[in-house]
Amino acid sequence: MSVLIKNGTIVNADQSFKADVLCADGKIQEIGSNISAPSGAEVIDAAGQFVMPGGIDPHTHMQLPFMGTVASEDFYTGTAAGLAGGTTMIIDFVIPSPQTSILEAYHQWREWAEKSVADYSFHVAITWWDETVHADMKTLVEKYGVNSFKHFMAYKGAIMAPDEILVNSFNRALELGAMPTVHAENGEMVAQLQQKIFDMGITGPEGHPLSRPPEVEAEAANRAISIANVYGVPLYIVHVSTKQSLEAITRARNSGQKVFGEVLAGHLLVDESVYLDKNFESAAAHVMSPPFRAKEHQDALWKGLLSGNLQTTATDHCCFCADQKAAGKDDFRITPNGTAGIENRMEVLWHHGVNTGLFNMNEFVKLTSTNAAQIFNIYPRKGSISVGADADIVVWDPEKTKTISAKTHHQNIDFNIFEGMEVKGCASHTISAAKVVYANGELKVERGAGRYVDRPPYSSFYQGLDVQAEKNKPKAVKR
Ligand code: URQ
Ligand code: ZN
Ligand code: ZN
Repeated sequence: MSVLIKNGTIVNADQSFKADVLCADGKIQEIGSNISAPSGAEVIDAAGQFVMPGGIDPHTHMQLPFMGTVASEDFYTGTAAGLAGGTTMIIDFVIPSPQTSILEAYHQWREWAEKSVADYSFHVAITWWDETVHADMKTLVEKYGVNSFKHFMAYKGAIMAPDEILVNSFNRALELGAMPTVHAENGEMVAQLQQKIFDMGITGPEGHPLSRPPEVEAEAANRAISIANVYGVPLYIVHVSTKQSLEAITRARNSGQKVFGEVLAGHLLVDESVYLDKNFESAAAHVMSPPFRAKEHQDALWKGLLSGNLQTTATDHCCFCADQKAAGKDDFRITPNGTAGIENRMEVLWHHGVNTGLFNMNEFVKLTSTNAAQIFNIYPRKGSISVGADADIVVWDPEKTKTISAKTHHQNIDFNIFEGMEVKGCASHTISAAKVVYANGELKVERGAGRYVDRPPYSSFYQGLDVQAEKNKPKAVKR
């Protein structure tokens, strides 16, 4: 079975050009003019539309067990919702409980993800440390295609990684050619601020952002950047939400340090006023960490994307329905943290980024697909429309309009942080592994069709970093 996309304009990160695309056997087989359709081929007329690499969402949490419950979106419904919005691959997170085998956790998440309908990979969180973790990280890199390790600097008493773990794990990542990533919030400050605010009698969702002011993120971002700098390790900071963290990343990058930043579609477009909503369900639905911020931070984050100091966009898709969020009715500290976004990331970025002229289509492709593929070492298999690449493609109709709503989205959650937002420019067709899986509003997915994507270690990426690490080594003091 093959798919022929005719009369479209191909948009890659580096260039745009008119050409047909022939897909078969999971791959892009041919790119050229007037390609004739093989017998039985499914033909898509993409006249007036853009043929782009399928989106990569490098930050999701499908069916995550967290804060006493389990995220309502699983790998089947979540990857399907992604396809409906043009996202053809996710990088999710294995999050082992402390003192449990990180290898066993990896295999558990692999089992959960088998029902995916689109391709997936995993960052593995390092939530504790001993020699077995040190050894298992090597197994994960060399045997299971993991090239990134996550560190939650928040969530004290649960999965928080204190400095000792950061230093040990960052160094191990460097040895293995893997990328350390961080959730940058100072967990100790959060814990004490939560207690203080709760004791003041502020128990509703409005207490959540008060316990996580921008400085709590900025301190952790600066600390992670400094640790990475001393050891000459690259660093990827997830869900950068404040101008202060962006400034820290910009300083580091200007000094030649390899630091990458990710921004969530939600943090670009939703502000902290949501927590003042008198309707508990609405305010609680927005409880996620880091919290949505004041508009000045949003402006800075958009500029971060434009300046190239933030490289990827994601969603942190971690769904909890109203009945789950209700756990925090009288105590914001126990409201399950997380919001959705996988279905809307690309359309809200197109509408507010490309339609406004902030960035062009090629930059849109970089920010929604190619940069993530390059940073996590799966380019050009992913993130490009090129012969031999995986045939993960979104056909984008710039004239198609929609009003985003929980009433019509495919996400398995009863709330949408972009509720009522009107966008122009959406996916008309999504192709995954050379099969049409979404066409004009209809999902045509196959449970389990998604594949696990191995991500090789950064041998090339690390060239030169060992020199940097050598340079950074403490110098013997000349007597
Ligand atoms: O912190 C994360 O990234 C996970 C636990 C999802 N929840 C959230 O509030 N961001
Ligand atoms: Zn996080
Ligand atoms: Zn997350």
